[in-house]
Amino acid sequence: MNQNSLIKNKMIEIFVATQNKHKQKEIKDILKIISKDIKREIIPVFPSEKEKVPEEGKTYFENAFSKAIWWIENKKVNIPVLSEDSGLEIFALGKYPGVMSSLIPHKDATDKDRCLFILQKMKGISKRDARYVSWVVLILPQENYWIADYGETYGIIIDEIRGENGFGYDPIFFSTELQKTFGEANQEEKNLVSHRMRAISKFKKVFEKL
Ligand code: ITT
Repeated sequence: MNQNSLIKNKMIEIFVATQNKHKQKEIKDILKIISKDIKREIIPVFPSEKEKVPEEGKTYFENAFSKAIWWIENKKVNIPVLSEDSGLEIFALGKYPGVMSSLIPHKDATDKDRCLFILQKMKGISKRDARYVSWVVLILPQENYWIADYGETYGIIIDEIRGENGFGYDPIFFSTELQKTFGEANQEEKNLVSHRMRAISKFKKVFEKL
């Protein structure tokens, strides 16, 4: 085995700074797909305990950045840290709920409560276009380096809850590309077109060089 193949086979551990179990599962699957593409195994490490990480930014980027930095500063994480902040944007509602997506109608609401709340808000509105946006930040603490990028995916808000897969607003988000709701799509289908997959994929070249 020559030097190059040794480097190619090296595993990379990445700390994934999300405490949302659904996002963890999606990101794990996405990193598996990217690992295959770049022929290196990316191993996600998730937070082992629930922590109160402040999320007070006005933008997805600010939130993603502050979530990543929090683990480096407070928990001394010393491997690459990947964090993500995302949201649903409904154009007829002025891109609401956007960065507030995990807080409406209040922070302890269930996913179902949030979907019903949006359906109620959308009653009588015929223009129902929406998109999901994901901003991802990767910080390399040892190199004093960071990079950020985003992904998006478009759809419409239907007028009922449809499907039991996914999380959050997935059962009311009808994907234009999949022609079904993310709640009806399986994980593999959602990953083909998701905002999260699109954002994280933009780091392929950086992952390759880690
Ligand atoms: P972390 O901060 O720990 O990562 P979180 O759930 O609080 O977890 P966000 O602050 O990024 O994450 O909130 C994003 C919210 O937007 C999420 O809780 C959902 O309500 C919604 N959302 C984002 N991406 C989604 C997706 O792929 N499917 C369904 N809902 C999504």
